[in-house]
Parts: sequence; C-alpha cells; structure tokens
Amino acid sequence: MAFGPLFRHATCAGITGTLMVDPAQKLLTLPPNFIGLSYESAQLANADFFSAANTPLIALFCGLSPCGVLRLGGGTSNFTTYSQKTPEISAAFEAFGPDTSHSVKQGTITSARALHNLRAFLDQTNWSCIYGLNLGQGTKENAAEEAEAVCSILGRRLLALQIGNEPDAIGRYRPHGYSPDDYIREWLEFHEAIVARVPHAKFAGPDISHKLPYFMAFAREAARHPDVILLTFHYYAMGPAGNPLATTDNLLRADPQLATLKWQGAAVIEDMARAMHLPCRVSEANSCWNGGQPGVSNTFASTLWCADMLLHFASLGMAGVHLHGGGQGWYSPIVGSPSTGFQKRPEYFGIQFAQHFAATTLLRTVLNCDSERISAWAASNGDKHYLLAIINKANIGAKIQLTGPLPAAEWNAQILAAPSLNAMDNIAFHALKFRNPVHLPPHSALLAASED
Ligand code: BDP
Repeated sequence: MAFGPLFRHATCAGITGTLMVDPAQKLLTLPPNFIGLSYESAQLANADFFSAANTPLIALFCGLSPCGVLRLGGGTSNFTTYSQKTPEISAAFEAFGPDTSHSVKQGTITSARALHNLRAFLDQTNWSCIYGLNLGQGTKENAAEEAEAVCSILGRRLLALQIGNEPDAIGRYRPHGYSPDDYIREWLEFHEAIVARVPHAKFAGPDISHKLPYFMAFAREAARHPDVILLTFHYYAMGPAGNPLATTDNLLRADPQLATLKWQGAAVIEDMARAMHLPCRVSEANSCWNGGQPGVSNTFASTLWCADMLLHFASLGMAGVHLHGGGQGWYSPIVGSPSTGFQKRPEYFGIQFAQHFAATTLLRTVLNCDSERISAWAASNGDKHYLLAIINKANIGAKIQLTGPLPAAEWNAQILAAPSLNAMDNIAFHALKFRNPVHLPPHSALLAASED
C-alpha cells in the first residue's frame, strides 16, 4: 500500500533528522521471551480464567508472543492464601485487575485446580510464568505449601517464584520503621521454608516498586543464593492516576522521569544486574499506577508510549518487560472476561510492535534530530536481515534520512497509526514500501525490514 489519506501529513514533514545505523556494532541480543504480561494473583481465585478452555485469551496471548512470560503477583498477592480446595467462584474474581485502592481485598484463594488450569493455559500459549507468593500478610508455611504445588504443577512452565510484591511498600503491613534488613530477614525465612519442601525451586526478586535500597539489599543477598536466577523491579511512567501530571503530553515526552529516582534507578539496576551476572526483568510496568488514567492510558498515546518504553528498556539491557493489567483496567493491554469476551486495548499494539525485536541483536544507532520526540532502534536477526523502528511521538510529521552502510534499496515497512492520538479503536498496522528518506506521519511508529 502506498501512503494513503491516513498518511497525508507525511509529505509535509516538520521534523527532520538523520539516522545512522552501524551493522558492524552489535550491542546486545534480546531474549526470545522478552515480552511479558503481568496479572494480579487474585485472578487465580477464578480457577477457570487461565485455563485451556479460555481460547479467546489464549489467542490474544499468542498474538503477542510465541513464548512470552506471564507474571502473577501485584498488590493482591498480599491477600492471597493457598488452599487445596477450589473456592466458589465469586463474581468479584471472574475477571480481576489491576489492583487499585478500590479493589476487593479478601477471598483471594488460590487452589490446586487453578494451578492445573494455569498449567494447561501456559502449555496452550507456550508461555512461562513468574509466580508471586504472599509475603505481605501470608505465612511462610502457607507460602511453602503453595510453592510446592506451583513447582510440581507448573513444572517446566515455571521460570521462578517471587516472595512478595513491592517489599519496599509492605511496610504498610508492618510496625513503623520497616527496612531493607527486615525484608531480607523475612525473605530468608520464607526462602528456607520453601527450599525445605522444594529444594530445586528457583527464585526471582525483589519486585520493588521504586526504592533502590531494597533492590540493592536483595541483589547482595542473591549473591549467596545460586537459586536466585533473576532480578526484578517495577516501572510506572506517571502516577498515581488522577494527579494533574498524568497527561497524554507528559506520557509522550521523551524520558518523562529522566531526573527522578526511577530512571536513575534503571541505570543502577542495570549496573547491579551486570555485576551480579543476573538477568533483570521489569516485572510490572505501565503508564500510571492506581489502575491507569482514563483518556490517557487507554488511548493510542499509550500504544506509542508502550512501544517506545519496551524498546528503551531492551536497549538498557533488560531481559523482559511485563505490562500489568487484566480485568477492565484502563491501562490493561487485554480487557474482558470469559462471559463477555476479550478485547485488545491500545497497548496491545505497542507490545506487538516491540515483539518484532525479540531474539534480535540491537545495533548501534546515532539519531540526529531536531525533536526529542523521535526515537529509533535498529537490529539484525542474522543473515543480514535488518529491522528498523522509528517512533514519532510528536504532533507533526518527520523526515528521517538513513545514513551509513544499511541498504539503500526499498524497505518493506508497516506504520502503526490511529485516527487520532486519543483514539481507543481503529489502531492498526498499515503495510507500505519506502525508499530513503523515511517519512513518518505525526504520532506514528514505523517498523521496517530489509534484506541486504
Ligand atoms: C502496583 C501494584 C499493582 C497495582 C498497580 C496500580 O503492584 O498490583 O495494580 O500498582 O496501582 O504498585 O495500578
């Protein structure tokens, strides 16, 4: 398809720039399972949600990645107990998530049946799982019983267990003064109880919200435990929902929190993970916590943000990123329930965009451009197949000249676009071919593949 009416702005580009890609400088290779989703533990209280019978949801997961990672945890893991017996399905859990200040905080029972169904769901999707246990308010005995069931039932589909969600925030369930040392002491007690029942269990952590001392304490402790195989942390670009800064414009700013702990944190986290020789995943990520900001988190702006954020973390060396969601959440990539059906939300398309880079090797790029709202990545998937992503988060078009030794021939591309930045529907990839330079419409993302 040539540029159609949808791309009418593309010819009158306002932004100009050059992009140099150096195929000789390979940076890092993304794991095949880079893409992840994150759901609340409470979703398991409906044993039929993650099950082989939920074929619409299986298809949606498969549409994101042939081998992604489902992380279960979140705020509701502080309320979860494990029981052999299957609980009655309460309407509150038919489809659940994300956890917000208004969500149900009781009755979150995980059962052996839910785990068997989850295993079948994971087998159908070919996804694996990071499974969160209740450190916030649970007992080590119950966690150990649950861990044993999880390890035996999920088997090879289980990547790792996590003990606790956001330990840097569980102080709310503890006497005043809870510290990283207290967390490590509790983590060790749970760890010991679990390993006594499941000696070969593997662990990830610390799943922090944002407080780096908890991350550092865990990473140091991990050095003494070869069964810790993965470091994790959370990232919310803005928040909480409802605050005046949670706007579309702020979401689309390049590096909106550059000067804050979280972004500096990503650098520290990366250094720490490298020093510990452990991979690191962003186990929970989204635009705006407390469930997302309506009109921002559920619009095409979040598609562009999501694609950009995923590739940004990939280039920082993160082994994966999990978009948090579920239920009818504003920011959830997939919403719906078994009885009403499931729908893709805008972030779904941003994840699909970034998934093209899974298992590819990022190449060094130099972008010279007069707007901070353009970002670009290039990768090779071997045999001189190149992949290019250029994201235009500005409200004007962009003309980017490719320089360097990449092929000058015609590129096969797809533009991810929507009728408007605020659109919630009609977000789609449109195929096109281009020759250098690349013209991008306002608010769009281009994905191009070439063969030398
Ligand atoms: C995170 C929690 C997650 C919530 C999310 C939010 O881990 O369970 O759903 O915040 O508030 O901190 O949206």
